[in-house]
Amino acid sequence: MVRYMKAYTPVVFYLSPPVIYYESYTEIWFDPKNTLYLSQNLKSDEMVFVNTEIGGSKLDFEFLVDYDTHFRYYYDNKAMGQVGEMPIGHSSDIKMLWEVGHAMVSDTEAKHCSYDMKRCYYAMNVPVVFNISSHIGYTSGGQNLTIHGYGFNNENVTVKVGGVDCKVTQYQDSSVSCEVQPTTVPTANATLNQPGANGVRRQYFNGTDIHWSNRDTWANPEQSVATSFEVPTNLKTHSRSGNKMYAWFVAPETSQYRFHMTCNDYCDFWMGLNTSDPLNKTHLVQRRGWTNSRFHLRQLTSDTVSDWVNLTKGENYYVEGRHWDNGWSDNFAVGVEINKTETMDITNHHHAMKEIQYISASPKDSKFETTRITITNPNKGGSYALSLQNPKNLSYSVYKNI
Ligand SMILES: [Ca+2]
Repeated sequence: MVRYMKAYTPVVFYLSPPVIYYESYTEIWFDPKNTLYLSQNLKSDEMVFVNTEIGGSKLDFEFLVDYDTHFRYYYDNKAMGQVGEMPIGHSSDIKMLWEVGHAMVSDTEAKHCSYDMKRCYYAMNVPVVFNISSHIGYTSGGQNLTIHGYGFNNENVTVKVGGVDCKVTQYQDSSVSCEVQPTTVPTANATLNQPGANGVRRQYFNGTDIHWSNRDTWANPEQSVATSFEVPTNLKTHSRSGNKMYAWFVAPETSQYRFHMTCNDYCDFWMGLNTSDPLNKTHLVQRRGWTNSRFHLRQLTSDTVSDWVNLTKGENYYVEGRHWDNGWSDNFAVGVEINKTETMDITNHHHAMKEIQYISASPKDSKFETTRITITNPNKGGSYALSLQNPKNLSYSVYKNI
């Protein structure tokens, strides 16, 4: 008998954010279980796990994780890594390799699906624009524009400048060039804070003077574009931190929606429900007190979930979040839930709260702790010795004469 033990099967919970791009950072959340016992006395160039691959491309943990990075047994750990070159798309899988083999990936948390279940993914790699060759053009057109970034080596790549097609002349992974076409209307001055902008505009505040009482005047944020409404945890170098997030939510169907929010320590979430006056925001959820990361999956109270709101398909709804951390741990995440309608059955939605309440098991998802080995050719005497040894620690072994 060989015992395959859950205690030595690490589990990957999810990537955060799951939408990634070349050179972006993402956190892998995992529980090493007892496997940590097998990874003692590491050399200086080793990590406690062997590597993590997304879509076959290794995350780069250099300067972020090394041999003495502390992880805990039976605990939600995280490791931040940088994304390398990998194919664009949503078919990337997550593989975290340990000395004992690959970790199990928890579908329940790691898999994301569109509300209609037509597209599911564990990690989605999107193209990224780092810079463009010119920010000034002419209505007469004819200008050559080169966009630098990653992920453009695709015959379907298209470029628009001010809403007008820019004729693609050359493309490769790291750049795409196009010829700007004439336009009668000069392009509006674009800021990220408008419908159509991608991602979530994030301002991160990290300092000793980040107090709740002066939350409206926090200054000098690090600004970035986030790919989900969730922030990395516990990165601050000062005693307190905060986040302000700005985005547009596009309702995929006309239905009721509610928003789940958790944080450590305080947070707020607003939405512009009046599409004719989108920046006139309504306070949907307010939390004063800390919870663990993503705690909204484990409780439904008025300070973790909003009332249902009616939203119209295709409309842009302004959303804004604010988070304040008063020391020690920090986290902040907002998620959305869509309600079933008469014309739309979403009870099978992967992340619907209705589904999560069911417990199911299928042979595919089962992990057996016991496996039987059949010896078909025992030696002549009719007996043999079976010895199993832990390659990482020779003092752990099983020996049996049978
Ligand atoms: Ca805190």
